[in-house]
Amino acid sequence: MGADEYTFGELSDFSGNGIVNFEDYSILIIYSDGYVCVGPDWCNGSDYNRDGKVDIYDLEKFAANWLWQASWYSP
Ligand SMILES: [Ca+2]
Repeated sequence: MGADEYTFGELSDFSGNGIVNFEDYSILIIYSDGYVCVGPDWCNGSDYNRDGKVDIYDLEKFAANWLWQASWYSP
């Protein structure tokens, strides 16, 4: 696992609860519905490639981090 993957894992935890799950997915879906993303927030980070919209390319990065857990996370 490279440093980039670690970073994406942490960035994919939009809700900040320590795990990448449906809670974060629901946030990404809200922004994918025609939302215009601008910096520095970039739609709560769900616009990974910062092209101003949340689409399939951002979903691909999100999916790669599905169920990522922070070191401090406990179910
Ligand atoms: Ca994007």
